[in-house]
Amino acid sequence: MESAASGRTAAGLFVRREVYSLSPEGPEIEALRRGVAEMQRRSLVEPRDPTGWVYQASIHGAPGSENPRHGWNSCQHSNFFFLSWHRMYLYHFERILRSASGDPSFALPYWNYSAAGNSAIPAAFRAPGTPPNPLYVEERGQGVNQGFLLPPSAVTFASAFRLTNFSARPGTRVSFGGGVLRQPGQGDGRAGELERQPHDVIHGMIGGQRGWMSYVDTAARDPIFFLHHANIDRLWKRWLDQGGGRGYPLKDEDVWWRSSFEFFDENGSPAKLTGADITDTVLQLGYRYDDDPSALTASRLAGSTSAGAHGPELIATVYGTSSAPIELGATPVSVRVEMPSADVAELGMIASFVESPIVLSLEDISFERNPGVTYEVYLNLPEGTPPDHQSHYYVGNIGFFVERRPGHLHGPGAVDQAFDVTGNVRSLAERGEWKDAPPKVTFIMRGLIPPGGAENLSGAAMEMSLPGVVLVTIGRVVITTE
Ligand SMILES: [Cu+2]
Repeated sequence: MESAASGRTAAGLFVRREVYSLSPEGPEIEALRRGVAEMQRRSLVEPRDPTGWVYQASIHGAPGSENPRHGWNSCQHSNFFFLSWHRMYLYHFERILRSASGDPSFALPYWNYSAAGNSAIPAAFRAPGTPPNPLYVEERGQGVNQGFLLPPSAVTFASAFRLTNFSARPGTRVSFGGGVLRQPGQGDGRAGELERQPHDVIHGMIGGQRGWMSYVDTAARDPIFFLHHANIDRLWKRWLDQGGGRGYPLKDEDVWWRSSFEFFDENGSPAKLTGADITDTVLQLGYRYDDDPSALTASRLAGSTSAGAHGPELIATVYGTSSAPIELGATPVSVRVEMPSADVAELGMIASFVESPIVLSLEDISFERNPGVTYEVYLNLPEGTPPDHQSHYYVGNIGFFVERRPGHLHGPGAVDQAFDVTGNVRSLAERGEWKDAPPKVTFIMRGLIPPGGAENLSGAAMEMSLPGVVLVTIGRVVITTE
């Protein structure tokens, strides 16, 4: 039994609820406001207090000019610690926030932007308010605080959910959870698919070109960060529910299980967790999501989610590459991935009959500043056919969540992005749309959509997405098998 206004069950479990199911004036959002305000107050009174707002945000990332304190800049991105590190971070943040809110039953809400009607930032976060609303942040993309909608392709997680391998082994690029590392933090830029989309895409669109959410070193200063990440954490659980071999990293990926990360508890005392401490949110961390399956279903599913099966380590075979850098702006751009017709035919056969993934990679992605939009990527989209993210031509979205370092921007997830296109090639081959011409890749810009406004190619031809302006350059497009 749960009491209506409480985030805690009779069994003592904290329940993270969907923010749209909570009233903007209700007790849960009021507790959230009180907690954030109290943490912000602590930051002003004592910047060294690890339970203060800025200190906590800085554990994720801190702008380079400030003197880093203990534990700052420790977030894990573009590798297979991404999901576990952020689960640990949120767990400790939630304990601090609960204590600061004064409500012992408080649980962090999550924002499920993928559900119908949920694609604007929640109302409680939009208005500056008097007295000031602690959930409101001015530093967001243009239109975000007016309730503009995320475009439908930005909120999909289907591509991540199709994958069954948690980790990308050496020599492979595509996985749900990210590339295997020997040590935390020594990344080679292989983000997992859930990190790439929707995670990165949402960051870049909420932050826009200059807002906090677009950049690793400021993202966690925006309170919406924590509701976004609670949703990513929830999607990790929902992915496991799909069964079919989905699981945690393998036992021989021991570094994932035993690497220890340090945070702070609600008293400001250091607290450490490892991967082995956080795989069961209910038994180990004392929380669940409001859409977790019942215990019975969960135990049935657990039987089917043994560690993900991996094939032998494979070396990628390069089939083709585009010939010149590609410049992306507001207008659609198409490029051919050059390869002999025999290779095109072979890829069609591989997609239909062989179980080795076909991967489309965008390499050397660069830009002067976060473009604040997303790009949909299509394969063999016929001339004159309207781009539809639910069609078999749709590959995925490019997201932009980047680090600001003195003088330049770089990853995570922004330098190279890899998409599993096996299903696209198979569908195209079945329909006779994959013959011997070199594959064509098309990029379509999407911005935020004004409420009630028509979805158009440049939903927000806002910020500076004027015709002729180059927002992003892609070094090359490569098709490989792995
Ligand atoms: Cu994030």
